[in-house]
Amino acid sequence: TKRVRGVQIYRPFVYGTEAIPFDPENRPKDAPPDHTHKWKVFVRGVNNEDISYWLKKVQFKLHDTYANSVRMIESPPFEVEETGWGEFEIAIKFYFVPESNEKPQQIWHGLKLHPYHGDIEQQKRDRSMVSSVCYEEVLFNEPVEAFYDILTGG
Ligand code: SLL
Repeated sequence: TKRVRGVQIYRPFVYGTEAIPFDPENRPKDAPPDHTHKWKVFVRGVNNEDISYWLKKVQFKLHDTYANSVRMIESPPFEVEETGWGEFEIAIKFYFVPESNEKPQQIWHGLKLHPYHGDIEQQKRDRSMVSSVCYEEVLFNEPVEAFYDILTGG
């Protein structure tokens, strides 16, 4: 577990949510009657690049109104699809590959169901997708040698 001194390695990723209102003529049969939207929260590589060489698994902590609100996703695609009626903050916890010796890191992201601009009624009629997506980089400061080799393809 020797660390490579003086080295910082960044790895980019993309995370966020996408939501779309139900088609009133064709609601998902399993959705509770108060639900209005289908949504997804995800973590992925830029341009869908494979990030599983450094990211082992991802835990998504949903609002407590959800059954089994803690969802652990053990392999790509790192995403959870759900239905619901309300917006809330999702805790997204990154677990790195065991060789990394890195502690998990958590970020937060707000699930967006409604557009920032424009007419919500119009959006319901159009059933347009609302997405809230961010770019971020994880910093590995002085990675252990085994992880350094994985990160740099050595
Ligand atoms: C709000 N603070 O009041 C937020 C909470 C909770 C969203 C939103 C469905 C959960 C279920 C759901 O959409 N919860 O399956 O019952 O707006």
